Amino acid sequence: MISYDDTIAAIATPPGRGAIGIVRVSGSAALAIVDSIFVSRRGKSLADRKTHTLTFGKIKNDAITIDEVLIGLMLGSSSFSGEDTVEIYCHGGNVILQQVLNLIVQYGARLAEPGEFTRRAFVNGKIDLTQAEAVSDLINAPTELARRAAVSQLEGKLCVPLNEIRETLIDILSELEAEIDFPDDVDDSSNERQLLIIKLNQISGKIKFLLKNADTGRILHDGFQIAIAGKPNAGKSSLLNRLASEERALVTDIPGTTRDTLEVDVNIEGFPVRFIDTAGLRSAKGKVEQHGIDRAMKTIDASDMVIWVSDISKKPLTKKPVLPKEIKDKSKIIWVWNKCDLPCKPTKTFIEELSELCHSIYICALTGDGISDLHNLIAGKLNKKKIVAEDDVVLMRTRHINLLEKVSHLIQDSLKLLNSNTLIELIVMDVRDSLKAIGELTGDITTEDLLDKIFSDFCIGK
Ligand SMILES: Nc1nc2c(ncn2[C@@H]2O[C@H](COP(=O)(O)OP(=O)(O)OP(=O)(O)O)[C@@H](O)[C@H]2O)c(=O)[nH]1
Ligand SMILES: [Mg+2]
Repeated sequence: MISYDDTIAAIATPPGRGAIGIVRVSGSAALAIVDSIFVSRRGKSLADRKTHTLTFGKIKNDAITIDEVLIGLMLGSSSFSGEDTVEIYCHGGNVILQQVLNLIVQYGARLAEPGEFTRRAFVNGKIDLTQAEAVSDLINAPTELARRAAVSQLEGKLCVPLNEIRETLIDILSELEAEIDFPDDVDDSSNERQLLIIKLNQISGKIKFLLKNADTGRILHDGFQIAIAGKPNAGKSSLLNRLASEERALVTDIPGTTRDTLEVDVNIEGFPVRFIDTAGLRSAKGKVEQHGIDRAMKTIDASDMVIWVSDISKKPLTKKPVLPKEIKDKSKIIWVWNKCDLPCKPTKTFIEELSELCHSIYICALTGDGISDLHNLIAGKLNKKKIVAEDDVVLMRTRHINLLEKVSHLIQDSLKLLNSNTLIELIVMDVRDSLKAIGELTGDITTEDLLDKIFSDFCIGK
């Protein structure tokens, strides 16, 4: 089990060369440890310096100078982690940073686990669990929209309404328990119940508001996946290269060129979109191709949308348009007719009938014609999910969404029970379970296992 009493240390900047590299130390011995290896220019000890100051000097291993550095002090509860924190701003070289870190460990600190500084901020009550998770989401934000959502969660846009919900639930619980313990003291029970219904409806409204943008949040956090699929030689890889604006995939006139899946991440109107090129679908001509086709099928199933590419210069296989059987969820299809520079083989009626079945777009991957139409169609679909107001709450993590949906169901259940005049004890159980779920969300009720799971996704030094 992780100990919160040790002093921890880590390199907080990414590996590689840079102007500055930072070693971070946090815990009760942080000041003393760094003081043992630091000589300030004016010869003053760090213990004599005030919090939130910078001190210039050298990190020394006995008589040997390791680097010239600046030391940042953030002491006591005013630091990010809520305990004495010392940051050493070194020159940004791996050897320097590793030497400084080794010295600090030699003098009594231990290496920090991923996210341990933030975990301490949570344990020391500086932030709640949703804010701790927002720190990681902010660092990992793939687009501006995702950054905005994470920063507003860090500022408390989620924990404030959650605390309001918790307070109302506690209120409701104490009233219900009073009714059980002292039934004779309740003057007008129908009036009491009316008040409870109003309070439960208020909570329900708040949860609805919080969950309103959950679809958008999931995409901002997990990304939106679009498979590019179709028959061999239709131009799937050429389209991927156009969307990526670089030659990522191999393109040849040999059917069956692409075997493995190939991913490209693109920012579309603030949404992180992942396009995946796949092997052309046909009866495989060998083991390797078959593996590729299996992967393509799995990718189609797992994707949020599928771009089905067809060669417009080829005669359609069927008289009437039929949506591809390879795509189970037909609502995911965007049909892209490629090679529009060549003569068009499908009849006008065929194309018209097809456009009634799904979205159809006409492109020429060779010249780039029509690519902007495809881009706009995808952007339009994503924009429907866009956050309405800039300061709206956007739940991004499945953990948050699932727990809030659970509370929402419990509240609906309580309302039904109240309206049907059931035993108060049953309603009390629902309200207690709701409180527990809210506690799990904010981290008031948690386990070391859950914390291990959440913080293991963080970077070291954060
Ligand atoms: N005339 C014309 N040729 C195209 C166009 N797009 C792609 N091609 C050509 O079609 C051939 C196949 O293109 P690819 O992008 O490799 O097709 P694919 O669907 O990825 O094929 P597989 O990987 O074999 O399934 C290549 O010779 C491309 O140059 C287009 O818009 N017009
Ligand atoms: Mg290909």
